[in-house]
Amino acid sequence: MPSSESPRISPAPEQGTALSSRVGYVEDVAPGHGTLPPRAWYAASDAPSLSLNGRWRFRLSPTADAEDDAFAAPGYDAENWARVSVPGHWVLQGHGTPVYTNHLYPFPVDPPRVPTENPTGDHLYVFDLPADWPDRAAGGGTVLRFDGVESCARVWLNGTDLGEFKGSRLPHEFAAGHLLKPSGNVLAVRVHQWSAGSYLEDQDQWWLPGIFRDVTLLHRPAGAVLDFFVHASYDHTTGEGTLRVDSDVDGRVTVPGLGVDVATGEPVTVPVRPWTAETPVLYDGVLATAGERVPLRIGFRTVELADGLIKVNGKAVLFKGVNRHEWHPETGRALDLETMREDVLLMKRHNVNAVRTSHYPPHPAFLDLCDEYGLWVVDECDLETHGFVEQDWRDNPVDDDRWTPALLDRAARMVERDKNHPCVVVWSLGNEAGTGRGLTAMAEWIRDRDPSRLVHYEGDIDSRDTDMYSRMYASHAEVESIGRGLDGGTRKRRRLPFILCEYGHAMGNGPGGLADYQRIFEAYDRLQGGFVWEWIDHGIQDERHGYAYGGDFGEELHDGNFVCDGLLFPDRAPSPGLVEYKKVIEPVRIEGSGADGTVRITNAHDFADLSALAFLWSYQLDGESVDAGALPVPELAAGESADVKLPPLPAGTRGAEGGWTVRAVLAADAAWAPKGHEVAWAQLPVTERTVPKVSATARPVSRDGVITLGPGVFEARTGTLRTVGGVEVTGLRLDVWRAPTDNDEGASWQDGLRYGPAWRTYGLHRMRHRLDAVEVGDNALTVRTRVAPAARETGLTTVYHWTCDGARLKLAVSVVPEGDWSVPLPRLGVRFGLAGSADRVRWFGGGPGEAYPDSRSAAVLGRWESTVDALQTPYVRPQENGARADVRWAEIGGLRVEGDPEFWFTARRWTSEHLDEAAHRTDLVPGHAVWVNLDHGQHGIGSQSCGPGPLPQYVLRAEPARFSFVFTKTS
Ligand code: IPT
Repeated sequence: MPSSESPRISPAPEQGTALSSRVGYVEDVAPGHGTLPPRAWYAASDAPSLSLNGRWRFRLSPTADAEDDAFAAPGYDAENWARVSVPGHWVLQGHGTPVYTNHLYPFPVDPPRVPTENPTGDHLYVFDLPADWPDRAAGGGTVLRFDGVESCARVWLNGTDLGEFKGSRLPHEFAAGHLLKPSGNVLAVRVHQWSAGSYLEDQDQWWLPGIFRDVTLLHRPAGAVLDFFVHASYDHTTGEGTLRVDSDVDGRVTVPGLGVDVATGEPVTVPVRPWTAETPVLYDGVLATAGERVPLRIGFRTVELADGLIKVNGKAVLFKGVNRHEWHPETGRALDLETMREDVLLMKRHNVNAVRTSHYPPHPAFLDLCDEYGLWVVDECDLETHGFVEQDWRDNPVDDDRWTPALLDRAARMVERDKNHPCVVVWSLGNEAGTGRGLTAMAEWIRDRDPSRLVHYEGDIDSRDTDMYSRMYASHAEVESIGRGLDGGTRKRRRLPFILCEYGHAMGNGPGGLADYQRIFEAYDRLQGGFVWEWIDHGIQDERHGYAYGGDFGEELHDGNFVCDGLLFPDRAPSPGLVEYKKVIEPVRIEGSGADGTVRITNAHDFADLSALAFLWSYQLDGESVDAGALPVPELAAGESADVKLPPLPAGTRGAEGGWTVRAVLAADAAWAPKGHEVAWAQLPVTERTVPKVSATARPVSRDGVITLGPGVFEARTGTLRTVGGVEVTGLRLDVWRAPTDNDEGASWQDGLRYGPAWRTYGLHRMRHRLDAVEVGDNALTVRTRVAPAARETGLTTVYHWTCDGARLKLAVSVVPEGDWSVPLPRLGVRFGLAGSADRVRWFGGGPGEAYPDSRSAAVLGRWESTVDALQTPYVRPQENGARADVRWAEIGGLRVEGDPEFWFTARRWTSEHLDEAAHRTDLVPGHAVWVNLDHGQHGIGSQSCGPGPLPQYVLRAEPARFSFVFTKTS
């Protein structure tokens, strides 16, 4: 244990592998040698500590045994070595390159063997102890802690071999005190990119070797705290909490706010305010032993499986979660505290209440933040063996007893490190590791050590070892049938609650269908919510590409931009998917018809009342607020509803489109957002829009090769529009193509129709326009065409019917599909080009951000303004984006367009074809025109890049359609 001075260094095992015994540990299935037993992690105590983060000397070798260990000896001259930052990954600091694969092992599968080509980074750091570092004579010892090293490290201090370890995202400690001197200490760490441990770390992410979390020296005074376990439960029937701190070293526990002062191991029951993710009440306390005072932040809460539900403090919870990988576009999985805080604040501000730490325990400071700000955490172990699926899971380490010690070591390192966090409510055994005895052993060990939390593992389809039925990417229909209890399954599973540990694949544009899932979650008690895949795009900042993804570093095997599937862009700017999710999971429901003068407010929190929120109303006429005020709403308890009277309708509302907007905002500054931050909102229409009417009074006049109709000038031969009121318009015609989204493209393993590939097979990206007739009538110009791809009989008979009342030019488009259309259309509308100087855009419709048929919950009806550039959503791999929904009218480049019915508006400085060709943001180069799409229909987005496609109601079927636009020149 840390206070002991005897290092327990076992010799490296002789495995009979081909590697020299000097580095035989690399291919040893054992978790390591020489490390101390795992224990609780805490950031600070009154015992001195020394961060060893900084600039370290670094040497990269091509194989594990290319160099001997002479570098570890004091006096070794490393002056000509490079330097790297620790924490950090050497491949992100100019030494070698990152590799991205989803589930394929980037080396031959022959466990536990790894390739001879095994990049190995020797790290050296020379440090002095601070002058006030306690003298050895004072007793106690010192521990050297590594919080994360990928994937295998051997450690020497002042020339003495301390041992070696695997388990990349887990802490490892060594006793070091007996080796330290006041100055000139030499810490040498040899890190191998590949090891037996790599077989257990096949998560869908970049392979990034290095010492990527903190390295710390911790003084352990005589009588210091060793390991301790804070048990803080809450009895919702009495309102009392029971605290018991078990400690390996006896001491006292004080909690001044509760008047608690008890011996370790002794329970005490007092009235408390419970901890929940919505009300994260923490009591500051201290654990004091003879040699150390450790600050405690205690949250009282009880997690249980009761009545077939996951309950906290007696109430079922609904997870509105995200899967979070650790990511920073420059430093990879080496995150600083501010980045972690930014993640937590962004989650809280977007109504997210839960995090699954996919697929490994995060930096421990992240859990401190989850305790403090309030997030439910599913803490997942650093375990995935997904690549074995390629061989029908043969030789899967989790079903091979030789690996069980390594699995148990990982389970223990996670549980012991994180057990004192109230935010952790569920332990997850890992991800995508198939099934096997090793997983059962982990579950049994965890239950025995910590019966106060629940156990999760998605791969356990019968829920033999787990407390919940968990799935990923199940369709809406299947989730609904599980909600109804119609899913069958084992007797045990039928009685368990259900969560979707992954759903809503946020790759590129999307996900679609979140609102539809949420409605289902809320309809059935058994469904306790889910975790969207995933929090952030793992794009790597890159001069060539903006953000790089798989394949950009010449990887032999890679999975492209499947690594960019987050609700945040790599720079943490929220994507429209996150804005949509925020709306879908808002904790207050605001409903009503608007017309009857009342609004129904429902508190959809699981615990909190509405006292933190203020409600505001406003009334809009044609998208502009004409009146606003505060709306008194009772402080409803969780789950309660009230009908609240709206003020009388503002006067003078006739003729205009009118409606209420009701918003719930923070009434005062919260820890995670300022006063006024919007939490929930709804719009309740009152009076309908009057659609534009244009009487066909003007006559088309054909002269000198042009046809003039009011402000419109057309080419006589083709009927093509050239100008409106002098504003040049190019190439106006029917348009059905969109640059397929990642969700349109779909994943290769999907058995359903994959739209992107099907659209290309149909030739929808190369439609030809045949001119059949230009008819100049008394009061209309009619242009008849057939739009169809080569090699197919399918086509769209398209008629453009132009009329005018002298000032306003109306285009009515009718489309009739011909032939066998078994694929839907990507979009249906017209497109045209405007001069490149077109920049400002104003519109009345949905905004401010993009929306698509199944991702439109967050679109607010109003008047919006933007530049063309700001309309673009910068997906890391360019694809269809930027449509604004329900647009009544839009103004751009001197033109005003009104729609009947409302339309989808898109404007960009490149065509859809260019967008489709681009592989990275930097491939998008503005052309000479601004291309505008006015769409009558858009196909849904869905989640098919990993899950189900759009629901049937969002599929844009090729059907007869009519829609119209009125063009005028703006003054
Ligand atoms: C699922 C994985 O659990 C996750 O890590 C990630 O790869 C995700 O898919 C896709 O981005 S596994 C999938 C085969 C359902």
